[in-house]
Amino acid sequence: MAAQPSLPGLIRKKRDGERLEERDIQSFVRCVTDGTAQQGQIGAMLMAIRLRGMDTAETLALTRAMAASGRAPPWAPRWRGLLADKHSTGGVGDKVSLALAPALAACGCKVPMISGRGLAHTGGTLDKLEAIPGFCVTQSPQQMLSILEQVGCCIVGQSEELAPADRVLYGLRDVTATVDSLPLIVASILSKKAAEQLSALVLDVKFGSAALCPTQDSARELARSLVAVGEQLGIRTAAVLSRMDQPLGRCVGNSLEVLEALECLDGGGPPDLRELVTTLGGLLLWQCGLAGAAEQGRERLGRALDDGSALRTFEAMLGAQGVPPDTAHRLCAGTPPQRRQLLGQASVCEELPALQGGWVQGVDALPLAQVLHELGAGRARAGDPINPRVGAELLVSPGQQLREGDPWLRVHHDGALSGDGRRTLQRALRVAPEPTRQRPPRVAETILPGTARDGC
Ligand code: IUR
Repeated sequence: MAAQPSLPGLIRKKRDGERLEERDIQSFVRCVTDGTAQQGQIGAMLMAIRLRGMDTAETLALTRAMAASGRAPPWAPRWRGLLADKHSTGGVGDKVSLALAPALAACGCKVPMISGRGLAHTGGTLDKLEAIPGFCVTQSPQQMLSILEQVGCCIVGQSEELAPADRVLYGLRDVTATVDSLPLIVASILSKKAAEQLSALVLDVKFGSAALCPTQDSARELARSLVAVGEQLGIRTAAVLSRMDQPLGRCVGNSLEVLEALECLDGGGPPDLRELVTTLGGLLLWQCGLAGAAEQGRERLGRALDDGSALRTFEAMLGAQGVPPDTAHRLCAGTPPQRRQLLGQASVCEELPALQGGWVQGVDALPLAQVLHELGAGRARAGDPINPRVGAELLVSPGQQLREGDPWLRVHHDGALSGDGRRTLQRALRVAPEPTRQRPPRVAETILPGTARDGC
């Protein structure tokens, strides 16, 4: 057998367009994890991968090596087949996880949901949950085990032990212009899911003006790679392509999104949010064998939202993750005003009037999120504080007729909305002189293993 190339030799190999063998990739990831690789070497390899690409076998080997860089969680063997999670590529107003995790648990899944924080204009599930007084996103593997045993779901941050190679690579991708490499995205997302030892995974790959993927075609390409590699890892994997030009639901901003997730858990809330929660959940129930088909799973998940079992599970999860039981109960059982009072409200709440009448076509998510970000809803750098009370409520829906002067957006903040910010928000409202045809549904396409093409 030929001698294992040195790290510069491996970088050269990829730089020159050769395939990396599994043991090459394992050797690279070992150097990343044990700290023997210099940052410049890791950056060079990332750039070589970004420019030369990786085939499915290389991507799979990278994913496996990254997944194996940490310690496996101590799940009970009897949960095999039932461990489910979802991943979203990030959007505006995306509070799906808050409703989906407890609804799945109420249907019999075990959901060790590992989530992230918001960066740039997209929100993070952990930030939303931290708007609830006492909620703790840091849980050890043993604590997760016990919460899964008692409640069935938890939503936590990535621990030190879970795929630590991804932490290093992800941090360097951010500063080496290699975030947008398809094999690196696939390996990053799936290494954490493989390390979680999931049975089933559903991916919400968003496309549109406020999404990682600008077009449905680019989202499909990413989704197909994720599904193909996920399946080869032994995880039953499916993906949904969902539109992200407009915010999901009516609320954007951490506290407001918790309130909207509670509406969904109460069997109500905006139809597009429920559509996405039940579609993703239906696929997972089917993949876990808890429903005969995705459509039956969707109906089953809808029942868990309607009969109170998902909401009770959410309350139990809050209690298990540090929220005082009385607060958790008042939040879940309270009226909307009681819930708002518990989460705290911003000092200013102002409504913007429509500058012209007409028929609402939509509200652009990206400018809305950017203005809220500047008002304190998001962070410029990892670790910056955020203001959970900053947010906005859409007061109009597509297709609705609006007169000049009618309020269309309620903005919650603790500072001052600048003239620029106000103008940006006003431009986000798209109004047409005539009624427009019905908007397409939020969920555009589902990618199942049979339809996923091999190749990254
Ligand atoms: N989320 C991840 O976990 N990894 C990535 O590379 C991206 C999003 I982009």
